[in-house]
This record gives sequence, structure tokens and C-alpha cells, in this order.
Amino acid sequence: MTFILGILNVTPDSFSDGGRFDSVAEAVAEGIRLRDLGADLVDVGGESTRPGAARVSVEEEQARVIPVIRGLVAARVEVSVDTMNSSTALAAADAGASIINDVSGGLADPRMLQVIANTRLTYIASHWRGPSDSDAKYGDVVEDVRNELRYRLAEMAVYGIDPGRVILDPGLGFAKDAEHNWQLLSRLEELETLGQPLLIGASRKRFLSKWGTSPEQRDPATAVISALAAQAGAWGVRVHDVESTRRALEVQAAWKSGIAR
Ligand code: PMM
Repeated sequence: MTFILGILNVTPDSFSDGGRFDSVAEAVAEGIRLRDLGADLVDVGGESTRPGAARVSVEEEQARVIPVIRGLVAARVEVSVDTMNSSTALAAADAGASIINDVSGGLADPRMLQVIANTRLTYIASHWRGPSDSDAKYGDVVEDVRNELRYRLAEMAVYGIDPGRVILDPGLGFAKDAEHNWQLLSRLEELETLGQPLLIGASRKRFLSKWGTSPEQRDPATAVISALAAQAGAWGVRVHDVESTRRALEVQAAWKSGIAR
């Protein structure tokens, strides 16, 4: 089974759905809607991680996400928090989040891995090379990403983080151009040799612009990637449009098992 993480960005500047919510109640209602549509987890983010986005203060980030996480947890929605900040990770854990999703894989905040070690939560660590697009230089991108993720795992081990609760993510679009992203997707099995579950975050990203000029128009391409990622054994997919991905995963499951449930 492949998990669906439904994206709930409570940021004014995220590229695809920023600035949609005027209140905590609206954001919580949207998270519940994503769960009801089939999201296994709702991934709450308060700081746009899009390359080149302005950083917000940790206080501002927490003011955005913590009340929403509390509201979702009260409604029995499983929550992951999309943050690069250890203090936000800690506050989210206190508020009831079950997963910390860190696009920097522990590189942005030197205290993150210690917090992950202490909280014992599941940790999603992405491949990352810094906040800008300018580091997209690779020999063989799949080899390089695999080696850099392996190095992150080794660092986690230093903190005593059990690999059994670590999910890895190739970080599509983070210091990667379209060709890099497609290489990573088409050779996903090489990343699987790291022995960790994999999360794929392709939803509405610019490398899909060939199949949709606006972010929403990229949802069909995103759903196809969800199905193919599932077929390749991915642990999860992080998407904006939960419904189309849920349907795609149902079709993939029928294909794989020979039974439509
Ligand atoms: N991409 C974005 C944000 N968070 N988290 C994970 N684990 N993987 C991703 O690929 C990822 C992420 C950027 O997209 P957004 O602005 O639509 O949230």
C-alpha cells in the first residue's frame, strides 16, 4: 500500500496554493476534507520551501502551523509537519503530529537530528543542497543523490535514530532540473537499494509544465506519477489533489493484484 500525504500549505507564498486560508478553522476544514478524500496523512507546512522563497521567522511559522495541527489532531487526522526548523518540529510533536517532514534532511538546522532522536517520531528526510536552485550540478544524478542520502542516514545513526523510522525522499525540484527529476523517477529502484521507504513529491511541480501550464493543470500528470511510483514500490506520495491520486492508486492496486477492491 502506498500512503497519500495531502498537502496543506498554510503559507501566503507557496507556488501552487498559497494564501488560500483566512483562518485556522478554514485550514482545519480543508485538512479534514483532504483526509475524507483519502489522504492517509495531512502534511501541514507554514513556510514555503520552494527554491528562492523568502524564509519566515520560526515564530511566524509556528503561529501558522501549530493551531492547525492541534485542530486536525483533535479531529483524529494523522498529521505530518513540513518544516526545516527543529523547534517547529518539537512544537508540532507536542501538538500531536506523527511525522516530521524535513526537506533539508537535517541540513538546514543543526539541532534537527537531536530533536528527531528525542521525539522518536517518523522522520522524512529529503535530498537537499541548500535553499537555492544553483547547486544542480551532478555527475550521475541518481548516484549522487543516493550517496548523499546514504550520508544523511549515517549522520542520523550518529544520533541514534533508528533507520526503521526514516523515510527518504529524492527531493524532486530541489537543486534539480527537469532532466534530473525524470532520471530519479525512472531509476527509483536504485534509490530503493538504500533499504529505506521512499516518498515522492512531484505534485504540480514545474518539471510537469509540459502537461499543464498552471499548477492545477498538472494534476493528471501528478496522478500518473503517483501510480507509477506506487508500482515501483514507493512508500508514499505527497500531493495537492488527493482525489485524482487516490483513484490512480486504486487503479494501480487493481493492476498489481489482479483484483479491484
Ligand atoms: N516539496 C515541497 C515541499 N515539501 N516535502 C517532501 N517530503 N518532498 C517534496 O518533494 C516536497 C516537500 C515543495 O512543494 P509545495 O510548495 O507544493 O509544498
